[in-house]
Amino acid sequence: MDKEKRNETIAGFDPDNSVATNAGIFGLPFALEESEIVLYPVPWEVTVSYREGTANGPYQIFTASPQLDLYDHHFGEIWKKGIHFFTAHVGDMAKLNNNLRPIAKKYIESLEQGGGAQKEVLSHINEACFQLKETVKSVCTSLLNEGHKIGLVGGDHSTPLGYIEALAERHEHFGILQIDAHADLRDAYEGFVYSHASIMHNALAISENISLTQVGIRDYSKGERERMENDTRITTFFDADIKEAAFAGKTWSSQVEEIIHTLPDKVYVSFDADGLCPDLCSATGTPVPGGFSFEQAVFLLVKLKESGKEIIGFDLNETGNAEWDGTVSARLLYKMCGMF
Ligand SMILES: [Mn+2]
Repeated sequence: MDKEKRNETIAGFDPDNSVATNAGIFGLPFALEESEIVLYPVPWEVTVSYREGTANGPYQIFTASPQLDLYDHHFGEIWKKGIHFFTAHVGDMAKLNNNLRPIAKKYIESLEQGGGAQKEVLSHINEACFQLKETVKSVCTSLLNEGHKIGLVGGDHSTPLGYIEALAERHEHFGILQIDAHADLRDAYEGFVYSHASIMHNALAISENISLTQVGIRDYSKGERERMENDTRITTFFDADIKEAAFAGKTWSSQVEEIIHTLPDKVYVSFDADGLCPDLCSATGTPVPGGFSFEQAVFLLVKLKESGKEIIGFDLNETGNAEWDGTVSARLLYKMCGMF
């Protein structure tokens, strides 16, 4: 990384003044090689089950991002780390997504109408999703090798798997903090091995040394519930339990302490926008009533940072294709950059 060049860029940039026309994310002028933090968009939603649009999440976030004030209430001058939106592969991924999505959609519709699984279509989609995972893994591996820290920006929740694999090659033990309405513990969904609904099942399969702390979960299957109860690597803080404890007088602060206590020294944060209450993510793929206020979620992230645990990476996924969803996620994303 070119720190000297970054310092020059910082010296020539006024964070309180208007944005240059060719500016990057958050209106920042940093090139890849100057940036400690790389935000890596993966516009992918081939196997989504309910509503489309999250492939445009990165676009909505990027478009909304310059309206932020760069001085952060909790983390100060985050921007000085250098933040770059890395779009080198975005065109190819978006193209492949747009080609495959109608095929997957037709397949899902035929399943829903009681048709049998068309094995050829299914294996074609699974192969493409595998290839996407491999691309994400190799891109993330090179970025990590160059000394960058990565925030992956989905796309649906399947997108970070290759990134988590790349991290698992560098860190023997780590915990995933998953903020999400859904458990995402299915062993394939609708036949799709790399479904958004299987991301945590797939992440835990990478290594026995990865643990999972789930927060805000409020929509899950019987099989997922059994997995949560039987797998000692998983700790789940259900949305209903969190809220009921709060109604009975337990503070969010003490609950956050318990959540952080379940995490090992190294933490990866996987933030599904639908973990927030739906008025903050109404265009997301699978919205569910309940969830966190923005301040509750930020409080958790800030306390995690203050705990001294090492944040090894993060993703923010399932942002819907709408201006407001982009605005909320852009602010969350900047805050998450502050965790590094
Ligand atoms: Mn999810």
